[in-house]
Amino acid sequence: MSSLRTVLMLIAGVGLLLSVGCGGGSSSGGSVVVGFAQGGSESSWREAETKSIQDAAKDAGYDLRYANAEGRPDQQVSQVRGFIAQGVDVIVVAPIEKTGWEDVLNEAKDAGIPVVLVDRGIDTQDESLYATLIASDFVEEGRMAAQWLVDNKPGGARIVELSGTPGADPAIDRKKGFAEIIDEHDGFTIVESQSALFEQAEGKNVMNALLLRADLEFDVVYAHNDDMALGAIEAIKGAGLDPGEDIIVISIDGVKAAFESMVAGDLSATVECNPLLGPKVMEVIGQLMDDEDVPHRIISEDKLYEASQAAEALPTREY
Ligand code: GYE
Repeated sequence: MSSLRTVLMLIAGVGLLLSVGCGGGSSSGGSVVVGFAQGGSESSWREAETKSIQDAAKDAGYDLRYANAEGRPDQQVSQVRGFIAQGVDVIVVAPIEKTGWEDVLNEAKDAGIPVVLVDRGIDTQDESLYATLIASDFVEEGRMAAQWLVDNKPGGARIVELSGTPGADPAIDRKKGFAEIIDEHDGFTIVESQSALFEQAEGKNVMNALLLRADLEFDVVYAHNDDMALGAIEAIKGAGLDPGEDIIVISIDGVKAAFESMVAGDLSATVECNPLLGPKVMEVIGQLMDDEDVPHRIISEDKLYEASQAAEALPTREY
């Protein structure tokens, strides 16, 4: 064997070792390139999720390319298409809506790029279009919120529901789980349901309008996330009413501001939905890059907190 050939083989061998040692070995041989298609910045939950994924990618030594569709589903599909065109190693998507994904995910599949869904699921007949979905069980979250209500207001309630973004997985399933439990109990009715887009300002606007309606009487607000609940609380106070007394407010997410609101006696309960998905996402990407099997569904554990537990829990809340 000529010495030149030996040297070339050595160089190739070292290159291979380096790429394997570099967190899973991307197809390009350099660091793993991850395209992250975030859906928006509507809530403090989503801000925490974005930061968690960015920080965890940095810790893993991955090259993260970030796009944010700011609530526009068409834009999000184009951004995923952009990542396919760039030939990234893996695409992470937090889908705004459940529908509209088949075409672009088939394009990713044809290009051999695995897709990891985070925090929201999609509607598809073809489960092979994505490697895994890392998210909470939103039906269960809705059930937990309703169960707290029937346990704590046994006499029944007239409920206003502030729902999330229409067509979004958590908006659909949090409604479903909540309705399932209250339907089993007499005296609990949803007297009005309106979307406030998971946004605090919109939660306040919608609640202001509902409080002015002479035909509507209610004593509970169930919001699909904390931000809308906090907006509703502002409106309730603005109308001279006492949240927690005149109107009970419950929600989902468990962000720090919700704990502060519980300590202040305004919000009555929240179901924690953990947005700190970054480390799990990076672990899964490592496994995919190493051609290991990953479970098709990874469920985050959720837990309900009520106002009486808030003061003790607040100092250790991470988001
Ligand atoms: O609960 C809400 C949001 O998809 C689980 O989206 C997420 C939800 C979260 O903006 O605050």
